[in-house]
Amino acid sequence: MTCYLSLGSNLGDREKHIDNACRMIAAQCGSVVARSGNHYSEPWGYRSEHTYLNICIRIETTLTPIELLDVTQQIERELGRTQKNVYADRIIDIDLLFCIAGDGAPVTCRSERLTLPHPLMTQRDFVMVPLHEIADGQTIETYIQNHTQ
Ligand code: PH2
Ligand code: MG
Ligand code: MG
Repeated sequence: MTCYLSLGSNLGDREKHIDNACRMIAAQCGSVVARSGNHYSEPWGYRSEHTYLNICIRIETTLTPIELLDVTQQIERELGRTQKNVYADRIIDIDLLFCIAGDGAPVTCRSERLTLPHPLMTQRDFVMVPLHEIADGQTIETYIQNHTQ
């Protein structure tokens, strides 16, 4: 399965946190086959003086989406994240954006813990700008039109 992830950090050594997260994802989830450049932006949706660093990555994994969520949440905790599920400053945030099975079929998920594709991704420049660096527009558009409500 191919999966696109968004990573963000706005506390401490942001570049180091993002690099560590990428290394841990490569070790525990599968291969990181593409990584966008670094993008810096103001916090979206809440007020803070701490600017974000965001990137997107594309991985190849044999994990299921829920297994991927479990492992990435564990990585967030190992990197020192304490806060959950509210807009607040954080050392690291790893979000699953959308996934494509080996045969090219989109993978959707509608559970309490995980919605794929990510329902807010298209509203967020800090996701879409780095995403466009690592996914061709056709892949994103086709996927989003068919699967985002
Ligand atoms: N993440 C949020 C809320 N706001 N703003 C930016 N610029 N980057 C983020 O990663 C971000 C945000 C919640 O996950
Ligand atoms: Mg997030
Ligand atoms: Mg998150």
